[in-house]
Amino acid sequence: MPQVLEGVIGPEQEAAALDKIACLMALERKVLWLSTWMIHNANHLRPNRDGLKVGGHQASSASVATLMTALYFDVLRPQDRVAVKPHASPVFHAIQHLLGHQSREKLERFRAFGGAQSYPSRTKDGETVDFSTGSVGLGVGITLFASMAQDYLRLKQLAPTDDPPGRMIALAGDAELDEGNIFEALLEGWKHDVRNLWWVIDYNRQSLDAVVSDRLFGRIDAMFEMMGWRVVTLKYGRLLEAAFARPDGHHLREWIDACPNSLYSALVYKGGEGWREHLHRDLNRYPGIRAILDDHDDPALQRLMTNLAGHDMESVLDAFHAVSDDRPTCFIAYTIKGYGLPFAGHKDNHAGLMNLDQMASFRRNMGVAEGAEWDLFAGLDLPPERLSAFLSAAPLARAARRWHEAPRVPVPPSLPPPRGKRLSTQEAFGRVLGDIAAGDTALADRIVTTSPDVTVSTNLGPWVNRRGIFDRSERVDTFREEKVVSAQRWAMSPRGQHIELGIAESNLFLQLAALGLAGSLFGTRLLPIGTLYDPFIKRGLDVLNYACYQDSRFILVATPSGITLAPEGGAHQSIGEPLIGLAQPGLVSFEPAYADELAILLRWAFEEIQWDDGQSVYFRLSTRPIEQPERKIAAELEAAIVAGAYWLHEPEEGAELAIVYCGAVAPEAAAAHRELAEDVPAAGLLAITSPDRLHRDWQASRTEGKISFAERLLARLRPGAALVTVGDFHPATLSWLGAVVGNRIVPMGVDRFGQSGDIPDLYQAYRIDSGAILDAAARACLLALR
Ligand SMILES: Cc1ncc(C[n+]2csc(CCOP(=O)(O)OP(=O)(O)O)c2C)c(N)n1
Ligand SMILES: [Mg+2]
Repeated sequence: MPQVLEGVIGPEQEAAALDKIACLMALERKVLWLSTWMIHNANHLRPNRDGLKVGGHQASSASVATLMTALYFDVLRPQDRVAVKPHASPVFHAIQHLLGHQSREKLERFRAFGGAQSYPSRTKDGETVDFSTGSVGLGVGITLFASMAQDYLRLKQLAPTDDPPGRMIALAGDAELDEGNIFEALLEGWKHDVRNLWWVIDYNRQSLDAVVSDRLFGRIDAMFEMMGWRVVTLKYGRLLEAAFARPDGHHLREWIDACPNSLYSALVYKGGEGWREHLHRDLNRYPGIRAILDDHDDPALQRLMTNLAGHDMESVLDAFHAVSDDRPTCFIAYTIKGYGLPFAGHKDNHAGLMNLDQMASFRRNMGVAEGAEWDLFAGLDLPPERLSAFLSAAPLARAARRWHEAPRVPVPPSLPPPRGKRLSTQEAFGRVLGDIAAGDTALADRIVTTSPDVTVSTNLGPWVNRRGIFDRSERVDTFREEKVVSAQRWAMSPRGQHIELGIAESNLFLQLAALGLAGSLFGTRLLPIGTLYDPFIKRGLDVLNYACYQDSRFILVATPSGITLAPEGGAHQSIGEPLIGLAQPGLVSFEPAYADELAILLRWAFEEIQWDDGQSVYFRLSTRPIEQPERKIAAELEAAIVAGAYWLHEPEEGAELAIVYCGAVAPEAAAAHRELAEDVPAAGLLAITSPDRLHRDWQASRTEGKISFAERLLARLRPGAALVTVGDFHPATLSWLGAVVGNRIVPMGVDRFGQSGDIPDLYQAYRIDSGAILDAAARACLLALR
């Protein structure tokens, strides 16, 4: 019976508690069986057409079978949200199958196209998955930021507060703690006084390659405690604890405590005989130890010595149920990688798969008859009706839906473009957002901004000044209180709508990922906007990819960008990011040149991130003020700006040349186009607002048999006409345009960086100034004539 209940419950409740444990232990066996069988089936029994290994992680799955059984069938409440370590996916699928949320067919197709996914995936496995995982460390990290998102909504009464808050839970592999993003997240979480967070560490002391270093648990302990977490260590199970309580038993405890991880793992693999040999050699002088050895045959000794708390259902339940407050808690659960399988403890077991003979004998041990491998309750020593009743009573089985449907936030039909003769897109962004902040609209209330210490320098200031900084508690702006003059008003409160992060781009993307899932996770949509410097997208790139992979929705504003950043720092100039924008699934990118374009696109983005089949949106902006066109934008032009391009100067029908530009180089392109007018009066000037949208449309048109937008635009030119493309980015961003209808192309752009200087010097040095564009145009015309 769980320790917490001893002495406080009556005989009936005691019987119920014992029944629960019996059911959970039976189901734990089934979870282990189904997860290993699913992998075996995929690798050995399904036809293999390409000779590739299918894989799956039997050892990593076995390691968490007890922990996950306890959580999913007993501990979790519907509002809790879980990130499962990626390679425990088979355990996760087995559990969902037992809960009736995952079909047998999907399990049979584990790792096949359309089957249960290798790593739990929100977009492919669907509603059972709270957070996708795969890139180790990120699933752990997102739970922390999801907890902040939950607080953000609850403290503003944007989400119902009748139920207690959900616990954001990560089931982490111990080697995941080597990932830097974990440490970055921990520190940020401490700053924000994060709550309702559980990280359950599957401390099997093995990674992919090796056995992890000894005494690591001490470091883990200290690290979490330093960040204000409670640390609960689940080390030894009931059998071992009982042995320790016998005469001389403390010597056994000391022996195991001192046993190096690698020796312990090796002995787990060797089994009873190995333990006996070592214990005999080291502890034979103690009569109590001799008695323990005599009382256990080899299988019993193996059972005893591997009885770690992470595999002991009662210990696990005790630990989970003992936590009733909202303090973040780290459970260090000692486990054995491959527990219960023939390669338990072997250092090479990460990708290990049982062979046919091993599986046959494992099946027999599990009491599963041949042909009954998929049966839910085969081989268990409790009646199926009892187990089935137990499962249907689990809180997660009863919960209707796991994902919420959150209503869309209305977006006004237009956002007024900021006025001004000369503006940069970054300034325009700050002003559009500042105007939204000043209004009393649903849109304004649901926008949440966040930035890794570049709030001011990315022009979020006007927004923050009006909408305040989010904090769990009220904090005054000391500079303001002390009447020190500053343009920034930084009062913090639960009402604030900006989450200020330390300089860690990984945290920015995890925070955006979590905020962008708020609708589904907590029932209320947020419209997150994150800002950072464009080159530092690469610092968090895998995390951005992670956010997009699980279809989280947010707006990313990257500014400044390119060499146009000029004197402010060669080291911060970005080149390849538009190619990321082009290639990243789930993210559509724009690089407008003018403020009116930005206002249109930002409005479109607020809609786009809310459509079921929408995407996140990335804006690459600039600090370069440029002269603004005086124009009224009609609906057709607006649609073209959103679609990615429009003729700023329409070419004459059949023209032989066009200059194609994108972003901050607009003045150079226009100047070159003006000068060209004498020699090639028919030439056009094509403004690109999104290489990405154009490219996708072109790709899609080929499969859908339509004429692409790019092709329609270029159709005004004579066949084979020349294009000079130019942008403050890698020339490959636009060079594909030459393939749309077969234009001759001279792609201009930047493929090196790192010089400080002013724009005239840098544009000349990197050859994106108007002189270089004219040279290219001349070359292009020659090419086209050939
Ligand atoms: C970012 C990233 N790097 C590398 C990998 C490959 N990989 C998958 S599992 C793993 C080791 C995991 O060890 P641990 O977290 O201790 O889990 P265990 O298998 O022991 O349960 C590695 C390196 C990955 N999935 N993600
Ligand atoms: Mg491990």
